[in-house]
Amino acid sequence: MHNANRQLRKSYSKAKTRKQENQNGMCDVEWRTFSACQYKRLPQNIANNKTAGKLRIENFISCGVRPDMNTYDIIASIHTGSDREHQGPAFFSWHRIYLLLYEAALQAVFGRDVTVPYWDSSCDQAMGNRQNRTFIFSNKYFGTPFGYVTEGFFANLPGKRIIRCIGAEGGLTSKNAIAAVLSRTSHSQIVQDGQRRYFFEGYHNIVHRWVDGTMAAGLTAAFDPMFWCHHAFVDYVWELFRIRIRNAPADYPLGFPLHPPEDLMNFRNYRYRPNPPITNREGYSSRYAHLRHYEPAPSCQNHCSNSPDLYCNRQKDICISLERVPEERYAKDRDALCDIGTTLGVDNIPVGSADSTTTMTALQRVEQAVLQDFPACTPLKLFKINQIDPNARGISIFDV
Ligand SMILES: [Cu+2]
Repeated sequence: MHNANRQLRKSYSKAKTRKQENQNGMCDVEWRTFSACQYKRLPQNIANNKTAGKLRIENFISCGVRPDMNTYDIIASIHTGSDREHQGPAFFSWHRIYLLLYEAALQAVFGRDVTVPYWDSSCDQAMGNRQNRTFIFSNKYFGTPFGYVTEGFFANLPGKRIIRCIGAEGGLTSKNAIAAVLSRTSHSQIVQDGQRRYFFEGYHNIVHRWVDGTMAAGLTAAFDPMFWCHHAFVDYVWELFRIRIRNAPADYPLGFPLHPPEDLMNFRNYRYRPNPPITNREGYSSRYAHLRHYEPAPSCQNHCSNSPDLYCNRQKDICISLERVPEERYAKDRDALCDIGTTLGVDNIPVGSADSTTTMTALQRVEQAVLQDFPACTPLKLFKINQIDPNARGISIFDV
């Protein structure tokens, strides 16, 4: 813990030296390397927090957003799974801005030194056939791995119920996959569906499917708060890549009809836009990258960042997650719990590999349920300007 604190101080001072340039005060770390003091700063029930209700601003209420929707739900429902923010180069920049939007909301309520820790799933991937037992799905971190999330940090969140069913499909991100992506020299090489080995968005997709349940579909994924930890890691790895190739945003890949470089990013069915507007290509620039700072992922070289829940496997030269202790009852009963078949409080979302017609119908129902919360209306401000220091986060003021 002493070392972790020292590391934290280090990251603070690093952030401080860059503060003038970046207006930022906090470093993002792998969750398992949190110090006790960082734990206090992580708002554990963001979706439940009464203060967060302050962000459910009058604009929204006058616009017919259901009163039981809290700020978290509203932000989560922005992630529609549209192909204008997925399946192409804007995936990286759109999700970076989206992550910053969420972070801005957290910081407006909890203060500027709150940040989203990232989840490096390669530490769990390295567990091989024991991945389902990873300690990251224990009370200390993500909580319940199978069924409704009733334990852990995000237990029993109000509103849309979240569900998981880890390990049946998809896969976690291996160190080799990350190394393969980072071995490329241009963004165009890591955004091609056809080049599986280097297709970073694809590696990201299968993590969503590995968690399953709420996380499995774009429409619902962001309702599970672990979404942000997964995407913070995507953002971290992308940043390693972006820095390495040096010539972003000029390197923004062309030839994706739905992801033209000069298109303005849109949020929530294209009604909300950051103000000032950001193009897909501009999202690749350092201006936005500098709004987040990452501590290096745990490695044997940094003693797994002194995490008590990781150990270094010297043979493989990789940090590996410990297993959940046997007493944690949700480690068992997988089959019973995974057969619930509902998620989000909306009827009958099949979990796992239901046939695709059923899945589509169910997803359309979710879409309808989400959309009815957002009737067409006059332009909105997503946040009150004076609730967020405009200098702290460049994109924290969302506007149409
Ligand atoms: Cu994702």
